[in-house]
Amino acid sequence: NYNEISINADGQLSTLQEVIPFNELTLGAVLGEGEFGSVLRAVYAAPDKVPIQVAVKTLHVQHTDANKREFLSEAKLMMSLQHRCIVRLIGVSLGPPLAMVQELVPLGSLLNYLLRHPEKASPGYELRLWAWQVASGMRYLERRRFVHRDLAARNILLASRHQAKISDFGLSRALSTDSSYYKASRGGKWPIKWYAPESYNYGTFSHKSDVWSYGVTLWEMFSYGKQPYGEMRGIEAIQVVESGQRLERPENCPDEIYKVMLDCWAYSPDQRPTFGKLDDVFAHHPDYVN
Ligand code: ACK
Repeated sequence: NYNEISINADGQLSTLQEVIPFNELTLGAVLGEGEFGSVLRAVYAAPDKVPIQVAVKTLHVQHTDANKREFLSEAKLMMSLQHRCIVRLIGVSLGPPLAMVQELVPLGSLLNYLLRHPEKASPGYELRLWAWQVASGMRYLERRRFVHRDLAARNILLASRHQAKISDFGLSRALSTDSSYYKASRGGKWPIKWYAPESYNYGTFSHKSDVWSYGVTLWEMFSYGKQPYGEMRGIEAIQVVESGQRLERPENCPDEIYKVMLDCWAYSPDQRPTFGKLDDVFAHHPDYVN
């Protein structure tokens, strides 16, 4: 529940219902490096409960107050989300180090999986299934009025070959009830190649700018982990998009899927499909065979 964890003005947690004592975690191997610290595999053994495998996302011991606020706001937002296509936050450990305890998503990021095991991801089955699951998780976020702002193959995790989950809510924002977009006040580190024109031009983010990023994510999937716009810098990619060009159809990508990508990359946000529509498009694809 969204109210079970909240943050004071000074960045402290004010209710502690979802706090996990650090000594109930047995840390294991490092899974990778996140933006603010390491991600480790761990076992969480709560009293009188069956121990479970988790991923512990830590905040560097040397962090700024701003880092800590962002970290806690990501945790707070994730705590309110419950969907099979979204990585579940189990709780927060106050440490030190401050850590998010998440469900373990064993196969890691979709991007790494596609690069390492392309043969295990058939376009007719896995890629469409993952595309559908991501659309369905995003539809849930759209309903809840959350804008993700960092949808990309690196931020989709695979629980199995049959289950993709959206993660990394570090840039996500709740839309206020009277607005259909979020206006970012500062640039920070932005994944420009995934961003819609209104985002890189005016700093506005909406469900429709997430749809643009979804199109780029689809492109990464059907390209088996290629870099969008290759070695181009962000500014060069912007010029490509502004001139009316779009990422090319990946080799062997079915025309109807490329058509979905192009729809997501309509210059005007209103012309792009909603996640509700995208979810239906992939759900109604009967040919889950290859
Ligand atoms: O591709 P990966 O193994 O998947 O490398 C990155 C790394 O941590 C830094 O983000 C992995 N990771 C992040 N969250 C989780 C999680 N909940 N379960 C498993 N691996 C995770 C990610």
